[in-house]
Amino acid sequence: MSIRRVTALLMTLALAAGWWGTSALGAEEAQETQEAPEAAAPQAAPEAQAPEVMVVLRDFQVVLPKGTVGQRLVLPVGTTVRFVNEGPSYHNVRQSRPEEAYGGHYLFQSPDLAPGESWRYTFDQPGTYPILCDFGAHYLLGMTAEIEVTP
Ligand SMILES: [Cu+2]
Repeated sequence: MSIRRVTALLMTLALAAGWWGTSALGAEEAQETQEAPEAAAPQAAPEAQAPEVMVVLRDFQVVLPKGTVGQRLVLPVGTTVRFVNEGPSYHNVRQSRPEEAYGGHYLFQSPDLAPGESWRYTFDQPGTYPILCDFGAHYLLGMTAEIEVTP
């Protein structure tokens, strides 16, 4: 290998190293500028959101918020309900009547929720929504409720 070729090779390597150095630095800077708005967004979001009501799933009942009469929760349209599994076993939320559980008509169904997990649904249409937990047929043990959404 001639000296010229070695010099050319070294220059190429130096240029490549320089390019890598700059691009790595550039990537770090880009990450920093991206992180700032992302970190700020979740703090601002909850204030702008529609009202949220928490409904607890516990073995083996649907626990509605304090002040609710019977198993019937009345909410204004647009309310988001956060269903939280606070029991030690799996539960889910299926919008159907007990006689239509497993295969009948339903508007929504949550995934099966492990202990501690939660799932949200926004009621954007007025109406009467019977709900139940069909995981292990828990509705037969009383895991049912009715959500009335007013205009
Ligand atoms: Cu259940």
